[in-house]
Amino acid sequence: MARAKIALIGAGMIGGTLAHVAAREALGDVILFDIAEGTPQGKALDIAEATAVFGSDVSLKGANDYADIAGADVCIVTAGVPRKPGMSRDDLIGINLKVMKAVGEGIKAHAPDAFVICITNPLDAMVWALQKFSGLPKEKVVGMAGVLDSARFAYFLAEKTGVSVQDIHAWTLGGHGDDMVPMVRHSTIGGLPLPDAVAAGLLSQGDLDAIVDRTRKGGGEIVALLKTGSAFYAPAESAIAMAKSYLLDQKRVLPCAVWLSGEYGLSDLYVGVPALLGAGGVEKVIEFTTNDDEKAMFKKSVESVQGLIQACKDIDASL
Ligand code: TXD
Repeated sequence: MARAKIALIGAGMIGGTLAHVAAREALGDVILFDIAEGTPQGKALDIAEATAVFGSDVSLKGANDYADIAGADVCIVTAGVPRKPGMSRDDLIGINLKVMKAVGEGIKAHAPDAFVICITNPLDAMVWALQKFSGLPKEKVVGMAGVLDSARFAYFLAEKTGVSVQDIHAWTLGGHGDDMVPMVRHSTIGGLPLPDAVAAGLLSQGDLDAIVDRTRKGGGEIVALLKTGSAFYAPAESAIAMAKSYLLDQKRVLPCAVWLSGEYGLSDLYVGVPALLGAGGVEKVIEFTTNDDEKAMFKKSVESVQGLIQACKDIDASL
């Protein structure tokens, strides 16, 4: 059987890491695409040379032409520019919206059957725009943020309690912003929902509140440490988990930005909720029960996403 073809649109920090992880896991042949000439070719060659060390038969190729992504099974999009000092969020939206237009048209022309994972920020608006510009079925276009935010939440809980990350299941829903919604009642340590874990003395309420706050600001914490650029290892791993669930039909339930049509009382937008990913793409949206506090936090987060989408519509009247 032919190997899967994975197209990585954007060969920057996350794109390069995605290529490395995909090759190490022998997930498929990799095309690393970027508008910058030389970067995707250089990274692809570097990782291809590494395959002789870790022993993987996948091929890696750098590209500047969308024709090279032809027939891709999965496209993971990181193309765009990050926010620089002095730039407003609207400036970033305007630039990355144009990038999503080019990428969406490229995918539509050359890889219309792909499962598409968007990573570019502002995530919830960019995945919405990418689906519009590509015209691909909504269940085949998703955004990556929740797996990353939930991984941060789980890691902080593991670090504080000394329990293995493998026995912690943490969930964050909503948009990928500081008003994301860490789902305290639905997250568990060794099977205990977090309020029960507090009652059992695994951590204090104060520790839990601090971890929720740190999770919300997790992206900024890394940016402040790195000084140039943002997180890339954990974001790449997160997108690979999603790609794997699709390619191997694992049917994992992962928090992803997905198109909602009535679930959670919302329609016509992308926002982070638990979704079952399998060979059909998004096969099911899982609806958590929410109490009044969670509903209020979710509503606030959704309003931020709606604001970003409106900004996209204002910038590009064709949307
Ligand atoms: O959880 C999440 N969704 C995120 C999102 C977590 C971390 C970072 N997140 C966002 O991912 C971040 O704000 C950026 O918007 C993307 C990609 O982050 P990365 O760190 O990989 O950015 P780089 O290193 O700047 O890489 C972007 C590449 C760079 O090589 C550019 O030359 C290329 O994108 N680029 C393009 N490629 C193709 N086509 C076009 N038009 C284009 N424009 C720029």
